[in-house]
Amino acid sequence: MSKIGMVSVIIPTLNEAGTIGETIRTLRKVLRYPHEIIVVDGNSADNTRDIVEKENCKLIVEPRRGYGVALKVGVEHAKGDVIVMVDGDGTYEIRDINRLLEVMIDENVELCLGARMNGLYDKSMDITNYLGNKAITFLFNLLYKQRLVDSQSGFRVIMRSALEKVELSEKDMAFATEMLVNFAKKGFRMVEVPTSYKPRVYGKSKLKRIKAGMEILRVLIRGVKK
Ligand SMILES: Nc1nc2c(ncn2[C@@H]2O[C@H](COP(=O)(O)OP(=O)(O)OP(=O)(O)O)[C@@H](O)[C@H]2O)c(=O)[nH]1
Ligand SMILES: [Mg+2]
Repeated sequence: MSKIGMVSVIIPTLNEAGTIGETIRTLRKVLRYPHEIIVVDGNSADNTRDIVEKENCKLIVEPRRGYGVALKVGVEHAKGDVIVMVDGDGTYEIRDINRLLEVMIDENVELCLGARMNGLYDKSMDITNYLGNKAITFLFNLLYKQRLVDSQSGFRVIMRSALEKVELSEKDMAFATEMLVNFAKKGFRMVEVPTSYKPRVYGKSKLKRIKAGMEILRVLIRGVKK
């Protein structure tokens, strides 16, 4: 018996016309649970929005900048009891979505992440991002007594009831870490499922490494103090 009523998949996009169509089609093809797909677009300058409309997806245009802003707005519009967050840039293995959902339900946890950094470095992720992620994940595990391998994964499934119990205020990439910090502090459990990562094939990364790194550090330290 499935304990999932409906899954709301939220995809933030900023100029992802080369990959968003395929992302939506793959989701529709593989996802084995009742679902809605919500794309939150940051006023893309390419034809991302046209593609989303052609695919008959729910589209929210959110001109305020930031990955965190987009996801928060998406959650506000979501009807599902389970929330999925995944990027629209074609870098995550969407086919693993059922496994993430099943593990979260079977293990009775609040959050399941797709972990991309299993085993040795394989060049699919930029080396600076890889090392930065390793350092952040090490610090997160140390400070919040967890055992994650990929804290910066943007592919995650979350129980909506848990998400509603934490305050999330980070506007950009640190949003992902803020969620983990607040979940850990509430005693919510998080697990990972290995998934593969593909390099970006279209457009540019919106990650500003130094800015994001500083914000993530601030979030990690703030969580210990508060
Ligand atoms: N709506 C909206 N979406 C955003 C914004 N910034 C990033 N995104 C989307 O959020 C997702 C993650 O951003 P990416 O640029 O892929 O960041 P990243 O995954 O760290 O970088 P890559 O390794 O290059 O993929 C992508 O689907 C982006 O299009 C924003 O300001 N607004
Ligand atoms: Mg990406």
